[in-house]
Amino acid sequence: MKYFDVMDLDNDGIISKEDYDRMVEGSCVPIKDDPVKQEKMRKSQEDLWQIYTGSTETNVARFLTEAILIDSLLKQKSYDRLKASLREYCRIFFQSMDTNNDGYIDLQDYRRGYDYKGFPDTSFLKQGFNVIDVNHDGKLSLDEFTRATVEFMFSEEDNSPFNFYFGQLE
Ligand SMILES: [Ca+2]
Ligand SMILES: [Ca+2]
Ligand SMILES: [Ca+2]
Repeated sequence: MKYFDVMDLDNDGIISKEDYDRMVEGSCVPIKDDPVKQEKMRKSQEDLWQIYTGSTETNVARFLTEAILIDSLLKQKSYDRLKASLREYCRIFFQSMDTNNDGYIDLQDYRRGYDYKGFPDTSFLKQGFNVIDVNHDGKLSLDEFTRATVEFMFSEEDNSPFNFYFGQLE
C-alpha cells in the first residue's frame, strides 16, 4: 500500500510508535513557537495512529504493519472518522508549512515540511507537487492539498494521477 510505504521511512515493513512519534515531533519543529498548533498537530496525528492501528485511547499499539493498517481501515464502518481526521491533519500540516500565512505553500515550503518529518530524500516531491497543484499556479492551496491527500489515501485506481502524490514510487 503506497501510503504505508511512504510512512515507513526505513523500508523495514514496520512503523514503530517511536518512529511515528519522531515524525510527529519533526512536524512540530516549524510551529515550535505556537504551542496551540503543536498540541493540535500531536492530537490529530495521535487520532490517525489510533485509526491506523485499531488501538484505543487506553490501549495504544506500539507498532504498525501494512497488514494491520489494511485490516484497521477495512474495519471502519464508514470512512467519516478517518476522512475528518485526515482533513484536520492536512489543515494543521498545511498551516505549519505556510510560514508567511498567505494561504499557499510553494515547492520550497512543501519540501521543508517533509524535511522536518525526517524524509531522507525529498527530491521526488517536485513531481508530487505538480500533480497536487491542479490549477498549475505553482503553489498549493489548502483545498488542493487536502483533496490530493484524501484521494491518495483512498485511491484504488492504478491510473489516478494522485498515485504520484509522492512522485513515482518504486
Ligand atoms: Ca520502519
Ligand atoms: Ca505561504
Ligand atoms: Ca495551485
